[in-house]
Amino acid sequence: MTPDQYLKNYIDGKLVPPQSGQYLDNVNPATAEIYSYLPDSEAADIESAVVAAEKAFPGWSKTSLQERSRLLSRISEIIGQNLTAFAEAESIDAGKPVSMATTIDIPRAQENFKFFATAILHFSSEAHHMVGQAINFTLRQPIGIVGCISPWNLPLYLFTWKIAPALAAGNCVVAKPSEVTPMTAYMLSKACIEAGLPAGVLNIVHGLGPKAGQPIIEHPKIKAISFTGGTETGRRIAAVAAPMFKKLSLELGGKNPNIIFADCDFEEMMKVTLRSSFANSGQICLCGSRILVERSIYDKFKAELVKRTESLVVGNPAADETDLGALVSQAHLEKVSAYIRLAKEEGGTILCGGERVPMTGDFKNGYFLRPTVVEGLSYDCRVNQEEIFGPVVTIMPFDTEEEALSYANSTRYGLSATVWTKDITRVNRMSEKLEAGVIWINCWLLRDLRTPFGGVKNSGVGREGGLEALRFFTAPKNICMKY
Ligand code: TXE
Repeated sequence: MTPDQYLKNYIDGKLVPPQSGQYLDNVNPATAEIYSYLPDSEAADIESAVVAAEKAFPGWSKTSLQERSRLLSRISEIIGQNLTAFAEAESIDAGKPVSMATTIDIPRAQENFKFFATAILHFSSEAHHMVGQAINFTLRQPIGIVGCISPWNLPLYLFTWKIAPALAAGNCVVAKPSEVTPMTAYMLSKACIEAGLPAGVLNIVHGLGPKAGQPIIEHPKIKAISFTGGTETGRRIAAVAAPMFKKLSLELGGKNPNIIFADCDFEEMMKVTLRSSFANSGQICLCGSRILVERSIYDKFKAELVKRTESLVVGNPAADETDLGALVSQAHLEKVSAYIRLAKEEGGTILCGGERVPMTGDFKNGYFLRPTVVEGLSYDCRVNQEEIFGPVVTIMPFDTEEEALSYANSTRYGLSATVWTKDITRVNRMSEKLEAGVIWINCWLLRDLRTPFGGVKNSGVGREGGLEALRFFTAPKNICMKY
């Protein structure tokens, strides 16, 4: 399962070059050097993928659940057997620590296939009896050809989170990974070939959003779109797909509050808050980037957060001791750095971080940024309202539960929220009133794959996870039989 220098599309069961013969540079963010090339695909490549998917659909949709389950399990096994190769490739492509890719990204990609390989065996439909008159039963049929588009922050993890349920439910898939991190999706193509997945069932096309992603959205034969990425991209996708009456699942940005009450388990909260602030350099849509702290423990919290943040090791993604690797791209480094400048303009104080890390040798041009803590900003300034998606958190004191809630709910986003408290009645009050699709109490990123996942407000529409995903990727058909 080796990474290659020239990546290929996976269409109709084969690895093929882009029809135009054009390639894009793939940069290693830790060294800022081009290390491989990915297909610069366009509408013609998407068309070939759709033709292949259309040809494969009659067979795949009628394949027994047991056989679909066996094939998905086999893909999961192959990912597991190649864990190290996948993890190293993910680290080079995304700049993230190998330790993170080895313990989180790749095991989760493996788990996604395993989970939906078994979930489909337990997915059932309802019957509704009209006493003395009729019986209704509901078929849950695959939709047909579906499009899956994923981002760069958790490349294989999020790509497979969409593909696995789509395939399990009997659909054929045209998928596009992010052009910023294409390598593990390419390696997944090889895993699918090794597993014996029938040709055309899954097609992976590489390339830019507007050039290779947009034709997926626009294609009349692609009936559903599952997308994770930026809110503005989601808006553009909805504008095209909604008038075509496509089914849409959009997982978009977040600006999540981490609300800390004085009665919490301080040590546990500190340990987890460090992770929820800076895991994957803050490039996770679930990171808690706005930290709201009850005033009585604010000074103690601030001192402790700054001390622990300064002790984080930023550097070589391959080294065991590294906590934060490089940001994913130069463009993203510039975006995050611009928000740090804005924080100062808006009256904030940088308590630690705020600059690039001076590196030497191979890494001297890499996109390394020190984890940054900012205080003194108002809850409604741009830095506290817009998604930064980097290793930057703001801290703010609050006096009452109502005040914390109003700050927490003040953004246009509503993905997740974390609350730290031992007071169970407060937990219930807060959980009911927080405007978010995912709430963590005294924990963060603790995920059961059966639970619904997604946001409210501008964080998206639809839910992924467990049966929600299988429902999204199937169309219910009610059959009413009179006695
Ligand atoms: O994402 P894009 P970008 C946020 C984060 C980040 C910002 C922009 O704040 O700074 O979004 O990141 C494909 N039709 N998140 O620009 O563009 C694209 O090729 C079809 C949050 O990198 O949304 C890629 O495969 N597809 C986030 C995918 O969409 C299109 C994760 C995501 O890219 C397309 C990433 C089009 N017109 C960024 N344009 C999260 N919620 O986890 C782009 N794409």
